[in-house]
Amino acid sequence: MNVENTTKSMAAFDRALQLMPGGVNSPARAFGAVGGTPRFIERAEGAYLYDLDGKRYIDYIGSWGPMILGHAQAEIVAAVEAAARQGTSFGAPTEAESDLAELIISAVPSIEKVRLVNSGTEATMSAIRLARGYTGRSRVVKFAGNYHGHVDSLLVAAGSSAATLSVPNSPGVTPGAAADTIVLAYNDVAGLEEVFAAQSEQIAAVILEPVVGNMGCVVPTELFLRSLREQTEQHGALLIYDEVMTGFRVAYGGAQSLQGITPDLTTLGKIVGGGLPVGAYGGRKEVMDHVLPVGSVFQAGTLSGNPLATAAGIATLRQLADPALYERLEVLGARLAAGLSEAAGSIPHSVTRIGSMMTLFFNSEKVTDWSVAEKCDTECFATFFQAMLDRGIYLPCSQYEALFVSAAHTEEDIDETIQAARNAFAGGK
Ligand code: KE4
Repeated sequence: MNVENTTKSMAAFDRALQLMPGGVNSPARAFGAVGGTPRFIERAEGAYLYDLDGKRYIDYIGSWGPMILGHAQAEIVAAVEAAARQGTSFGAPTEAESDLAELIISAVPSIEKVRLVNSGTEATMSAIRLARGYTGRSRVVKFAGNYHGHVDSLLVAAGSSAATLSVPNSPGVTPGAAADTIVLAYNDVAGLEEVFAAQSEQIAAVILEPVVGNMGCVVPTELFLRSLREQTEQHGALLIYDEVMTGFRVAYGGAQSLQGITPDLTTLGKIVGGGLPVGAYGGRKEVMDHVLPVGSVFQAGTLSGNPLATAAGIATLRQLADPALYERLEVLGARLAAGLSEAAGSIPHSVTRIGSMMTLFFNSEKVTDWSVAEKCDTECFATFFQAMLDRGIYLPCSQYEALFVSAAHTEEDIDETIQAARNAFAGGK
């Protein structure tokens, strides 16, 4: 382990702190939960990040999900370069938008029509508005520890950086904005049934992460999923699968393809843009045709379906349409999960993994919802995070995030990571 030289990152951070709140453009990057200096990245390639001080890291953030094929992936770079030479934005329709829409629709059967936007937040915000416009109802059910972007009405008991920074109810979210949001515990079947029994006429939608990434990786029970689909179907509410993180991550068809659930609406982001800004929401034609200009539910965006972003998304999804890629991610993910758990040894911990997304929880109890997640030893996580960073391993900088393996990672990278974990836990070099 070489002594940490973060001189240039520290200088860059000092400069950034004068210019942007917390020196970052997203709080998740600020190292708020782990302390120390965020590493300023100069470049990235394959499975590796290189910081300003020339240090190489094996990357398990993957830009919080998008970089499933690794960084600076040749076909994606070439596609973006070629698109840029044709012009970067027109404010008029392009064939590339239809190409990306077709790839999404063919991958996710529950999506018959899709609208491209610029982020996961825009996707979930628009899906909620559509559900309310379609049903004529106001209430939305979400689950503690689930994060759906910084939508006012959903920033209550949010996961991800909100939970990490322990500000689940963000200042600035007005009582009016939050008044129609019902927050339940994830996997709480009884709670869900009670809410529908009492308020079914008012519930427009239920939104969830079908595999949670934002309180760390947490999986739903079969009973919970079945109840979600039955309750929403029975009472005329829409089931919204927020697959911004799981879409094209846990499977080409997303979590819904693994779970055998057909949601009414699906939100996407991250991977569908291949590292450029793309979000999307889609579902049954009959619902989607309520969106302007066919229907009257308003949603718009200057850069939606942007030529560079759609080029990156198309190049990404075309490569992901190879089942062998997900088989490889499964092998690498399983190897890493087993190795991290073995390295943790008798330290209270549990690991939850779906494919190439996983979390090492510093909590011996299996994490099934936020009430369990919040008992994790976040101090222990922070120490482990820094020890791994010192050893050239870049993990997500919060206990309440998932780590991601990419197709660019090798068995050697995984084994180096496991050895670093052994040394970190042992306090060795
Ligand atoms: P964006 O607006 O950040 O593109 O997407 C919001 C979003 C929506 N739904 C889910 C399930 C998500 O995970 C996200 C964003 N995820 C976080 C990380 N867990 C993004 C990282 C960040 O905020 O910087």
